[in-house]
Amino acid sequence: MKGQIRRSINNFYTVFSLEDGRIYSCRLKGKKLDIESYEYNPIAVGDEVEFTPHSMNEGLITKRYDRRSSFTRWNVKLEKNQTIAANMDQVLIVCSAGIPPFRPRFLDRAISCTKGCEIILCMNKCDNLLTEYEFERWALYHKLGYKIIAVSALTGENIEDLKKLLNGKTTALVGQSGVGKSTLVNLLVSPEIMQATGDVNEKYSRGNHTTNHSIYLEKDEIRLIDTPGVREILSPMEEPEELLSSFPEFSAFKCHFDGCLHIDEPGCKVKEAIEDEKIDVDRYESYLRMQQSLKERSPKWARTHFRKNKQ
Ligand SMILES: Nc1nc2c(ncn2[C@@H]2O[C@H](COP(=O)(O)OP(=O)(O)OP(=O)(O)O)[C@@H](O)[C@H]2O)c(=O)[nH]1
Ligand SMILES: [Mg+2]
Ligand SMILES: [Zn+2]
Repeated sequence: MKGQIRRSINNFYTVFSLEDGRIYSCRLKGKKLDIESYEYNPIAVGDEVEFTPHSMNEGLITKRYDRRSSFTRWNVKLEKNQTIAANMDQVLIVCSAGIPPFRPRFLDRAISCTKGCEIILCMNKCDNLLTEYEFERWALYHKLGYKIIAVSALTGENIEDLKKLLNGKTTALVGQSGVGKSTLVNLLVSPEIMQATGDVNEKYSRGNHTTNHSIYLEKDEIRLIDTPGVREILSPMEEPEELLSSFPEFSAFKCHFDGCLHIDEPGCKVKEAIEDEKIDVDRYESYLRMQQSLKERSPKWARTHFRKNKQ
């Protein structure tokens, strides 16, 4: 039977059958599926799988279908890419004004984790003020062509507009811990089982995360995947040139070399554009750090991964 993963906890998967509409509790057949070994936890919420029921509500997963889209980050500890959500139509990257404070470079990295779907940037807690610099850096995303929306889950400001953006789509909410993803989810789909939300000051001092696994929830035409917040996020392991798609403003400039990575190549027009203040210097700095972090990753891992891909 074909099914969709709605929740995963410690190798137990809640699977919605796309054939009989029932919910099955499933495990993987064998220890792992025949999927590339550099991927940690090869099944994410939103994944479509093939499974064999062995009772009215239990089954074994035998295969994962190819993903149409994903939100995938680099897991430093495990040295592997980790997919947080799959097959959504769009990702809502949530950040917040106030606590935790807006971190544009975190957002830049989250953009680079999004593959194959639309991106909406959401500033929650707009009942708090941004500093002038924060506001400018936020408004820049709009100038670069990203969809942005500022809301407050507390006062309800712009929540109706947010609902319009989410209607008819499957959306994964991602972002730093404490920005209010679960609070928004509760407001938007008010499910029977409410997602727990956490006190931000306590979280700050203790480094707690309230949501500890991804879950799919829906109401009417709004389908959401709530994901656990992270303190840090890194772009996934990939070829260095793939990062360029997260910096659309660079593509307006034609450098001397095709495939210029705009790091230290001669005749780089992007570097000139930064001198001329045509490109935001902080975005460029953010880009350089992301390239550096790709470079610093385990050479052993990079060798096996790239060899596999080139065969
Ligand atoms: N001032 C204000 N506080 C908010 C708003 N939305 C959420 N909060 C508060 O922010 C805190 C954290 O909210 P959560 O929804 O748990 O955050 P989260 O992003 O789901 O956190 P993780 O599950 O750890 O990733 C809670 O105390 C919320 O009440 C808002 O719009 N304004
Ligand atoms: Mg949460
Ligand atoms: Zn260049």
